[in-house]
Amino acid sequence: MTKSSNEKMADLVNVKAGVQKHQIHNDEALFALEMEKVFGRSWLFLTHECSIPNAGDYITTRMGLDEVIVVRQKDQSIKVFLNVCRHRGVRLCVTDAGNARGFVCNYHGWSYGANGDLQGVPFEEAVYKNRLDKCKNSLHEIARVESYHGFVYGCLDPDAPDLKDYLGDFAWYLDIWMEESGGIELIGPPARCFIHANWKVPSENFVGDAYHVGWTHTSALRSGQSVFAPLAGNTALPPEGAGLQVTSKYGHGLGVLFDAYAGVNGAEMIEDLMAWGMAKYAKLEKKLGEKRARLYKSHLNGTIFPNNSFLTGSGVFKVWQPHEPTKTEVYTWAMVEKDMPDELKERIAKSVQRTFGIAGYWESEDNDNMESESHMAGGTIAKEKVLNAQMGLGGDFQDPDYPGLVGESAIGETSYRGYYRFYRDLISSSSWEEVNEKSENWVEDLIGGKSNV
Ligand code: UNU
Ligand code: FES
Ligand code: FE
Repeated sequence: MTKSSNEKMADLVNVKAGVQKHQIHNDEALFALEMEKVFGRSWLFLTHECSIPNAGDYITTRMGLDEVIVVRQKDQSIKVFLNVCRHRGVRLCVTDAGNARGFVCNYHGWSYGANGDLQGVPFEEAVYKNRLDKCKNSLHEIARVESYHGFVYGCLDPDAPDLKDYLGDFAWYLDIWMEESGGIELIGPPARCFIHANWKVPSENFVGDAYHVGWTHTSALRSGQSVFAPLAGNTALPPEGAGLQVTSKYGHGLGVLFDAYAGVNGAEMIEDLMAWGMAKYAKLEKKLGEKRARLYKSHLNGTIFPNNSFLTGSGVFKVWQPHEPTKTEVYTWAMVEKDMPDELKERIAKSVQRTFGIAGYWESEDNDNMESESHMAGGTIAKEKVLNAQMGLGGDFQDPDYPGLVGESAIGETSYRGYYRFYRDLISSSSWEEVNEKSENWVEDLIGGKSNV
């Protein structure tokens, strides 16, 4: 990539002004570049350890446009392979999940062990005359695999920072629900469906859009009677101190709605969930203090850059898998706390599908907007215009009690700006080294904003 084209990429996002070119949500060339520079370099969610507990357990998933097999090994480590046969390139494993000693290709019958070694080649001696070097035809292994409190991520770039460093300041917030809660399980397999939207549109919504909740979700709020019900129809603003926004160096961000542990769950869930959450909170308060423990009993909406979103309390865990500029495959898991009784876990799993599953009454209200915004970005005139993420611009600050950069209200666009600031550095750089140079002054970049630039 030449310098001038890197600069052109950087122009898609104006950090000082808090705007992005609408084109970013519907553009073939940019999408191709993202697959290389965003999905080729970031840590991508693969699976949870609890989905593949035993040797030979596997799942198949995607890393950008590449399909991979994630397999538990005999020594309990996890390996990730391209799901592509080394002979003529057919998809090797055609099932979503299972347990196997190995994988046999559908085309000519080459077979591989769970460790990726090419083991069997039909009529090997007769047809290859012992000239096939099987050692050179193992499955292609993905460079990096790491687990964070049981959540397994992979990265295609050998030069990327370690997962812990990639999460950076954001890990402090993840630790509360992923670790201090006693641990999380995901209930799989994930529900899957396609939406006609760009992968960044739901990612940015979850990273920090509390603004749309009272308006877009009026119907869900009125019918579901969740703890958010008073927001319905934008008749009430969350009061001062009701929430917080956070962004971080590598684009991860979240929004907090304090003390709203039961989240989007309907009225039938609230009493039991709140009782559960408050009992655990009492213990965590002793251990962590009020300020930190409070985040456990609060509702967090967030995105781990680039495409892995969550709603704690609501129990929603998502991956937005890119296929085409305006075609995204949505994976939805229910997440539950490990020590919850089975009966409560089952009720949460069903509630997650009712609210944010394929036909969930929250999810489908969002999808109209996601698809519309992505579609409009294809307009010849419209794509040259900019999207506005200026809410709270100039008011972001560092807080001794909260890592990262903070926006001090429930509703704002602090984490949109942080997400696209890092996105800009990724798509306009030729290596992680260059990304890190550009991102070094990320706080100054973000707090120096003015909406009249
Ligand atoms: O971003 C969201 N989807 C969300 C945020 C949902 C509920 C509350 C806050
Ligand atoms: Fe937000 Fe129109 S009011 S997209
Ligand atoms: Fe929504």
